[in-house]
Amino acid sequence: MEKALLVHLSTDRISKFAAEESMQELRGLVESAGAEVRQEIFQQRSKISPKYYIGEGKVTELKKLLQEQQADMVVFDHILSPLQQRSLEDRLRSKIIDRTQIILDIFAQRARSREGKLQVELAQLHYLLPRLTGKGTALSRLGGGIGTRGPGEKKLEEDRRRIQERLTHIKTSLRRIRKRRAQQRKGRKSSPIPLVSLVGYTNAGKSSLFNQLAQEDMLTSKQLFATLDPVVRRVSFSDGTYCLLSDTVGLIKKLPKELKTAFRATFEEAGEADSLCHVIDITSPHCQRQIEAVEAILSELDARNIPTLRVCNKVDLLPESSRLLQRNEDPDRASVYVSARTGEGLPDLKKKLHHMLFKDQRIFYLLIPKSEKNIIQSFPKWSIVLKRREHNQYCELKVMAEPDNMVKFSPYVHRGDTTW
Ligand SMILES: Nc1nc2c(ncn2[C@@H]2O[C@H](COP(=O)(O)OP(=O)(O)OP(=O)(O)O)[C@@H](O)[C@H]2O)c(=O)[nH]1
Ligand SMILES: [Mg+2]
Repeated sequence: MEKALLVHLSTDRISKFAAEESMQELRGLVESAGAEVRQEIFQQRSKISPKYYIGEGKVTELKKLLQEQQADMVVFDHILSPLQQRSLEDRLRSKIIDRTQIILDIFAQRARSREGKLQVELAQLHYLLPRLTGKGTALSRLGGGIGTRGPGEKKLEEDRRRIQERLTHIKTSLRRIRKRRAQQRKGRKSSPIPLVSLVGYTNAGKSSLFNQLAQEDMLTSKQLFATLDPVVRRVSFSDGTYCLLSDTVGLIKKLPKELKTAFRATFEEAGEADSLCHVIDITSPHCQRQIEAVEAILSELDARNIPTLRVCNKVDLLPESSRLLQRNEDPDRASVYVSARTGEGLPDLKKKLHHMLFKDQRIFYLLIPKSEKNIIQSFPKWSIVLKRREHNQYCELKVMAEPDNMVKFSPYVHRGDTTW
């Protein structure tokens, strides 16, 4: 396992808490990427150094620490410029990684679908391109410098051209995939089955909740970004209605710009959803800021107007007294408190979700002559058919639909056998 030192630089004095919070998240990211964290190094400095990001003295200290801790790399909790990265590599003779690279790395490990993989590769190439400059031996990070020009520069040109070609190719493929997906989505949109997306900060428990609700075995783990590609399953309610539920990638603050498009793509489902469940880890000390971060990203994705239910998860970890408090303090009732682990609160969650999805819909009973085949067949397109019963001359349907949609079928509506 690779061993890493982590570095965070704060440029203002008040943000000690923020620095620690950010470092804690970086540790999670580094561990998720599969490395072991040996030491965390903080520095307070009024300005970022254009050459090393951190101060010269700290660089010397790092050099010693790398040896002492037998670490293989230094991970910066920031975005390094290509120059800073190169100078640090030259001085420390070690692998230097920044926050963007770590996240890209995790994404590369997790992406499953073709689209996901292409998106990540696209982001990686965009990240790599400016960092090739002047590297001489191009793709190899260490080395380069004086004496490697000439053929090296030529190689660099070739590499750059290859990358550009690859970028063009990926963009074309992605356009094709997206077009197909847009069509699928259009098909789903014209369907009466509502789509609900689970969104939230990474590690909030979305996949665990998804498993509980959809009775599916999915990857849940302590690792961050365990879910990258959206997955959709059906969730049934006790009255026979159902919805589609999608699990999405976890969000994170300070998202690298290279990854914004990748996120947007995996998140598109959420933007198209009829409702969202914003899953929150209420046991996290940074809960409030995570909520804000998610809401900020949702508005960036134009998803703020979608009806959203706040799902406060992991209540099993709270002491009983504070649980009661949480509930009483919440008058707007747009929140539910649940535990994906114990199942506590899930019936309440389903009840609220059902209300949100179907509050404008009613149940109708219809008797349609069997000769009206077209009408019978058209029902699933705009209503959820809960039950269907065949009689000699008639077909009897029990459907959930918006009253407006039923007007044209009023001749077939009957009071119905409510025990059915
Ligand atoms: N105690 C407790 N732990 C939970 C609960 N729900 C999830 N967890 C744990 O929290 C961690 C993250 O859960 P996931 O379901 O993978 O979280 P996620 O939101 O899908 O994370 P990403 O896919 O990375 O965005 C796992 O270790 C879960 O076992 C809960 O209700 N109670
Ligand atoms: Mg997940």
